[in-house]
Amino acid sequence: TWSHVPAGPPDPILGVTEAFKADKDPRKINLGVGAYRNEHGKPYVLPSVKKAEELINSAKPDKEYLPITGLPEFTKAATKLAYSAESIPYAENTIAVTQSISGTGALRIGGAFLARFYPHAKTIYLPIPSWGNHTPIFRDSGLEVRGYRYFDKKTVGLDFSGLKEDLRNAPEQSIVLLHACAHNPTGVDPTLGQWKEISDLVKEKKLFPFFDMAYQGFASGSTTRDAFAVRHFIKEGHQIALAQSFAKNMGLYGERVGAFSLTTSDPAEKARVDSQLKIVIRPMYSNPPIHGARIAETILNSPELYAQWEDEVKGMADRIISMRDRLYDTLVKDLDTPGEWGHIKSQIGMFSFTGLTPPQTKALAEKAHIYMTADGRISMAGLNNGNIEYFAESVSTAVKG
Ligand code: PLP
Ligand code: TYF
Repeated sequence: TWSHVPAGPPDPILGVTEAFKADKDPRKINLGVGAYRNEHGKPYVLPSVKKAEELINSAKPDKEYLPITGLPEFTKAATKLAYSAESIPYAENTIAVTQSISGTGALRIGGAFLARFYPHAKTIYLPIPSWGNHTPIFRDSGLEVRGYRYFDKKTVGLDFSGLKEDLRNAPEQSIVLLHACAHNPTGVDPTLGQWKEISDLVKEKKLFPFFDMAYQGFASGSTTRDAFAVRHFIKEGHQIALAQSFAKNMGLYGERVGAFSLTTSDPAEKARVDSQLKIVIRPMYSNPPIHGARIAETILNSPELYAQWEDEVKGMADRIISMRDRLYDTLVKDLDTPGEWGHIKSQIGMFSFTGLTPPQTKALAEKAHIYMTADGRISMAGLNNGNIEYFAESVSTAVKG
């Protein structure tokens, strides 16, 4: 029956972890997948998450099904975190929202809802490059995927004029996907001034902005600062779609905690959109898992745990920033590595686009047991004081050829 099914390619990011696991060298380093590691290279369960789990366990909750759109205390708190309590849509109760299977599920629900109900276009523009899963998510949702220029290889920075030109040339009312902060894979974000220009352009061209916020708090260490783009668009009167993930900022990866929201014109419209979100979700998975949403809700709705969590997010962001400084200093000052490495320090969030070429990344895997994606992206969180010297020396050797 299945003899005609061809073997598919592995996930380009998760496939790196497979190669890493198969390598027996004790010096091996996995800089592929974007998952935080502590200073000992180990996965990190946030102390605020452990405390929330203790509180939940001591209340001995049942395991009943959640509503289709998830735990209301969680979705309300998630929108407050993204939009702020002071924002007009939050204050006026016009945000339609559902819990989702982390950020991926939020993007998929959003794609499916837009494919069914967005009246103007079926085309979504993604930055070039973007997270590798964006294209299949939106294509499988029934949208047509196109790209807009984002990364400039020459400057290893934002191609802002290319971005503006491509958005200006997109048909009016197209959907445009924007990484809210900590762009994956490049680590390059627009400045606040550039965000304002993007907002103006999106307004002028009547584009529909779909924000993917997978790293709120992780970029700068401040959840408020990282929400600038989303909140600015809202202040400017845009209606937006928003995918949120709590995988990175709460370290809840495998718990699959996320939210999808849409701002609407009034509470009655919100209620109609909510009812259709349920109809999109029900045949996909009926209702979402409960445990992770309880953890996130407990943290977000307790002033004490919330303050502790914000400190812990900042701790993760700061450790990554310190690794950027140390990597730059080692590559440039200690090892005199040829090339311009300032982008290691200026890039933001979990990732750095190193500029290493595919032959160099291949050599690093084969000769130095260092694994990263073929595009030269490294997860900064995989570096620590124990492995950064070895990493920098290996990179320097690879670059010097
Ligand atoms: N969007 C971006 C840009 C990402 O980097 C990721 C990966 O973490 C996601 C969405 C979704 O991840 P998850 O489904 O684990 O929340
Ligand atoms: O880009 C990354 O590394 C993260 C994690 O199928 C990830 O976004 C990667 C691939 C994938 C799911 C999550």
